[in-house]
Parts: sequence; structure tokens; C-alpha cells
Amino acid sequence: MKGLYSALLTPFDKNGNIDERGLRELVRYNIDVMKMDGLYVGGSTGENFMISTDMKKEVFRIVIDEAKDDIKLIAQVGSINLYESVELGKYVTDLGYKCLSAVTPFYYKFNFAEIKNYYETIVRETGNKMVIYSIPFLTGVNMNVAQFGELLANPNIIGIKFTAGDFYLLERVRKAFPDKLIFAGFDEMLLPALSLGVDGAIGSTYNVTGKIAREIVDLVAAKDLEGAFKKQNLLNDIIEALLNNGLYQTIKTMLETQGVHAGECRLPMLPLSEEKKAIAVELAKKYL
Ligand code: SI3
Repeated sequence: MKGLYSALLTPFDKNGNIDERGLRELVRYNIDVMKMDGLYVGGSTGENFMISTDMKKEVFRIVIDEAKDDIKLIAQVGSINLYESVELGKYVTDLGYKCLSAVTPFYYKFNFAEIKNYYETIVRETGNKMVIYSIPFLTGVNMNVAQFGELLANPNIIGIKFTAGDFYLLERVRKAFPDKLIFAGFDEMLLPALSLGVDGAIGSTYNVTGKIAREIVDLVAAKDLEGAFKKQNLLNDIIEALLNNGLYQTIKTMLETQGVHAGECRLPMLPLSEEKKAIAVELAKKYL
């Protein structure tokens, strides 16, 4: 499961319905143009926490139908409703997804025993593999090395999507679990994460910056740190502009300029103003 993954966006129409044509085009764009190794389906970038269980299923079904065996797939089924996670986990396993991921349960202050039970329940009930999705800046859930170790002791829990800037923790986790998969979750810190030995990366911006991310991976493998640093600078120029302009909306508008019907974001996310749309189009002209 190693490699570079786009965290897949979900194209919506103006009424918040899934645009199947756009979703299929986006899957193909990531395979054929961005040359990604994998897709992370149903994550934050997919606006997953704003859609119904049925819509989540629809996304999972369309993506695997379009991707077939052309790219690796990870299905994010995490939810603070554990019953929904299990239902989705079983659904995607039946569809043929070979690996699940689940965000740490958030909003309520779940204790570690509850978090552990959440992951163990999903892997037990689905029989599938699991990558823990740790993103403390959004969930408020911080885990230490020992707690990651307790989860990773389960052979079906095969890794962590590490979306945090705590590189001391990343280094400690890498050293403690050399045989588990660690994916970098912050695109703007791809190079430092690679230098600490991550097995891959999963990111929203790779839907449009995947080729630059690939260059960074290749330059690090070739031990050309200066070259990799220059590419990370370029990547971060783009990421900074994306974050300033509205991340997912801007990526979607950039994709539209490439003929991918990436559509709208879902409420409560608002569409871009005309001014911001123009900025997104300029970014596409400059970088795509
Ligand atoms: O679940 C997902 O969609 C992700 O993989 C999230 C990924 O970690 C992204 N985080 C969020 C909150 O979108 C990053 O790729 C992030 O967008 C990027 O590093 C810019 O900050």
C-alpha cells in the first residue's frame, strides 16, 4: 500500500448531489495525468463528514467501478457513529477495497479505551486492514507512541496516516514501528516527512500538484536534497495560494479548467466569489 495518494475530492452539483461524471473524470485524472499510486477515498478532502451514509456508499461504489485495478484504493470509513463505520467498512470490503482507514473518533472526548475499541471493532467486524487516520489539529485527538503501539499491535492495523507537524513524534513512531506503514498527511511538509522515512503520502493538493510531489519523492530517493527542497518551495507556493483562496473550492476550480467536472463544494462550504474564482483560474494557468 506504499506510495503517493491523492485524497480524493467529491464533485457535487449546485444542489449538493454527487456528480458521477465528475467523480469518474477525477479518478481518471489522478490515474492518467497525476500518475498517483493510490486514492484515499472518503476523507476530509472528500467532504465526507458532511454527507449521508448512502452518499458515502455511492462515492465508494463509483470510485472502485472507475478505478478497477488501475490504482490502489484506501476507503476512509471513520465516523463518530461506530455503527456507521462498521456498515461502511463491510460495504467497501464487499466492493473489493483492500484497505480501510478511519479517523480517530472526534467531538466527544473519547478516552483511549474507547478509541481502541473503535478500531478493533471495525477490523474485527470487517476482516479488512486498517490505516489509522490521525489528524489532531481537526479532531483534538492526540495519541502518544505507546498508544499508537497498542493499536498497531493488532496485525490488521497496518499503519498510520500522520497528519501532524510534530516531527519528534513522527520520528519516534517511525523508529518504534519500522514494519508498519506511515503516510505523511501534510503536503506542505512532504520533504521533511520523507526525510524521516515515511512510506508514502496522502494529500488533497496532489489532485493538482501530484507531479511535483512525485518529483520530491524521486529527488529524495536520489538523495538530491537541494533539488527536493526547491520543489517543496514550489509546492508550498501553490499550497499557500490554495489555502489563502479556499482549499477544496480552489482545487476544484483548477480541475475544471482541465476539463474535469470537479463541481462545487457542499454546504456549509460556500462557493468561491467571482474574484476568488479568477484567482483559481490564474493558478491553474500558472501551474497546470
Ligand atoms: O482525509 C483527507 O482527505 C486527507 O488526506 C487530508 C490531508 O491530510 C489534507 N488535510 C486536510 C484537512 O485537507 C492535506 O492534504 C491538506 O489539505 C494539505 O496538506 C494542505 O494543508
